Amino acid sequence: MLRNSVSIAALTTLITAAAVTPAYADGHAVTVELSLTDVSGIGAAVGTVALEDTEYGLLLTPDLVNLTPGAHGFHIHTNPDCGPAMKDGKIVPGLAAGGHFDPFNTGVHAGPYEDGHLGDLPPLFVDEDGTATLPVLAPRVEVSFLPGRSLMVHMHGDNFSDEPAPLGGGGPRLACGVIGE
Ligand SMILES: [Cu+2]
Repeated sequence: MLRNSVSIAALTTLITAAAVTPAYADGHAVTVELSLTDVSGIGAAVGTVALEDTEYGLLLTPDLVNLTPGAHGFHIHTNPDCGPAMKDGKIVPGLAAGGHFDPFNTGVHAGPYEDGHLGDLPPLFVDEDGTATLPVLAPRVEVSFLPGRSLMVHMHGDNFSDEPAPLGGGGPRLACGVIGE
């Protein structure tokens, strides 16, 4: 009887510890500071997005202001640079960040739940007052993949397809932040 009681107590302790610290998530977290993109460099600061590993994937928790209301394409881009770059003779805000993070060279924009770009995230939702606080989850991504990349918010939404518009139809780059260690 005594032996059974001790075993149950030990088991309870083990289960509790496992629930608090999943073995497959290292608990790593980083905070990214975002700014509006600008033709002349980096624009005004608009807040932060916290990235953390959870047992369900990467949780991205925004605390952003001064954005346009509605759904916005939200992606990890390849380069740690949110500045402008030249394309077809024009200066394009945020273009220095390069394309969507695609370490397996799929060349396909398929959203967060298919095997396309690893950097495809669920859209960011901005409230009527221009703030974004609703977290999103990217199940294929973990924090350790991300230092040296950038986090991008596009002007328009994202249909997780290259049709009818490429890269989900997000269009121009609205806000961006470089992901540090
Ligand atoms: Cu993008």
